[in-house]
Order: sequence, then structure tokens, then C-alpha cells
Amino acid sequence: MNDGGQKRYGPLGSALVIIPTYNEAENIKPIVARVRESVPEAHVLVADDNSPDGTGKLADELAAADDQVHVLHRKGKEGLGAAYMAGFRWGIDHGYGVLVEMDADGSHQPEELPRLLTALKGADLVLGSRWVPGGRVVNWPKSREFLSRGGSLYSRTLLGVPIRDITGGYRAFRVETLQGLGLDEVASQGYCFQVDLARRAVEAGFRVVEVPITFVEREIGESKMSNDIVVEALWRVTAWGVGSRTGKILGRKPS
Ligand SMILES: Nc1nc2c(ncn2[C@@H]2O[C@H](COP(=O)(O)OP(=O)(O)OP(=O)(O)O)[C@@H](O)[C@H]2O)c(=O)[nH]1
Ligand SMILES: [Mg+2]
Repeated sequence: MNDGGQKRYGPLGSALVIIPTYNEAENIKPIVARVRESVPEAHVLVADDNSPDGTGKLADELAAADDQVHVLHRKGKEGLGAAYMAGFRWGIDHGYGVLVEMDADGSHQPEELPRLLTALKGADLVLGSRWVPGGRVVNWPKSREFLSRGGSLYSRTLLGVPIRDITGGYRAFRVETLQGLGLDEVASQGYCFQVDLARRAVEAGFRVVEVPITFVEREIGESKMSNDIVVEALWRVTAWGVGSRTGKILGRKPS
């Protein structure tokens, strides 16, 4: 992780909390209410993939009653990464200075967002982290913890990126950081989306800071986690790791 050197950080612009949703009808209203309460000045963008359970319509109701809530309706289910990419573009186009990633299912507690935003005053990217001291998960089976810790360890080792929780999805970006990552080339599927953004940020020399969070497993609604997502993450990370190592070896020529 870059120590930031003598870099001086400008003031944070206005924040947009992007919440991607697919079938989160029971979660959407409570989570938006919690965000609005925890960080009243922030705006919310719900990025819904035409959820069959009517989440998009509920989000429209929220937006109609609150001009700090916005909805991006997408045609169909294209995955979390694609929804975030569309949300980032929307946020950039609308002039926000900070873009936040947050799940709809309550795993990422809005009450912890002020801590992430405070840390962003001296960083380019803040990651909510389960696997730094002070971070933890609530209601996770050991098998899931093993998968998450193992995935982060594997990615960290192979990619040479010093991040403890590289798959997490509770993050706050300065808009300049996102703009500096080459968004058009980001792999936009599943967990690799998060891994790809984080490694790009480190490689681009941005200051990435992990802040401990308490991650609460979803209580309501269905998981979109699947074996396919895990397998895809595994092979992509492996390919990136091998690619960057080969590049480094080939690049080490005498000048
Ligand atoms: N727009 C959109 N949102 C999605 C899609 N897949 C997942 N999401 C949302 O992304 C967030 C994270 O998805 P989750 O299903 O909670 O994934 P997870 O946290 O790995 O799995 P759980 O253990 O079940 O919580 C939630 O807010 C989902 O509604 C998608 O294809 N499109
Ligand atoms: Mg979840």
C-alpha cells in the first residue's frame, strides 16, 4: 500500500452511495432509510436490474418522496460489476466527488459509513475490511469465512497487493481515483470486479486504506453468490497473477 508520501488531499465533494439491487424488495427501504439517517448529506443511487420482485418500483417510491434518492433502471440482470459500472458513470456525470459501494442486504452497515468517509479525507480509496484488526463478520458459517479469507490471501499473494480484504464490497472512492483506473477495462463480473478495482488502484499508485468493519450476513432475501462466481474469480486472479509475474520477469532487462 502506498503511504501517500506528502500528497495533500483536497476536500471531499458530495457523496453518492450506490446500492446495486436484484430482488431486494424487503431490504431496499430499510437500507436507504439507514443511509439517509447516518449520512444525511449523501445522495443514494439504487442501480436495479429490473428485479422481478418489484425492487425497482419500491426504489421509485423512495425517489419520489426524497430528492436525494435516485434510481437507475437497467434492462435485466447483468451482474453486480456491470451495475456498479453504470452507477459510477452516472455519479461521474452528475458531478459527485465521492462514490460509495454498498450492498442492499444490510451486510454493509450504513452506520459505519461516516468512518469510511473520514478515512477518505487522507486517502484515494477506502476499503471496509473484515480481515484487519477490529474487523469481523457476524453470522457467517466457518466455511464462508474460510472461502473469503482464503480468496483474499490467494489474491494478495499472487497479485502482490498488500490488501487483507480484497473481495469486500463496502468501499468509498474519490471520483479522481475511479477516473484514474481505466474503468472501461475493468473485469465486471462477480468478485473479480472488486479484486480488479483494488489491484488497479494499488498499481496506479493510489493510497488505499483499509478500515475495519463489522460485516453482518444477510438476514432477508436470497443470496446471489454461486459456485460459478467463485470459480470465475479464481481463474481470473490466477491469470492476472501469472500475467503480471511474467510481465515483470520479461521486463527485467538490463538497461
Ligand atoms: N443490479 C444488480 N445487483 C446485484 C446483482 N447481483 C447481486 N446484486 C446486488 O449486489 C449486492 C450483493 O449481492 P449478494 O447477493 O448480497 O452477494 P453476497 O453478499 O456475496 O452474498 P450473500 O451472502 O447472500 O449476502 C446486493 O445488494 C444484491 O442485490 C445483479 O446482477 N444486478
Ligand atoms: Mg450479501
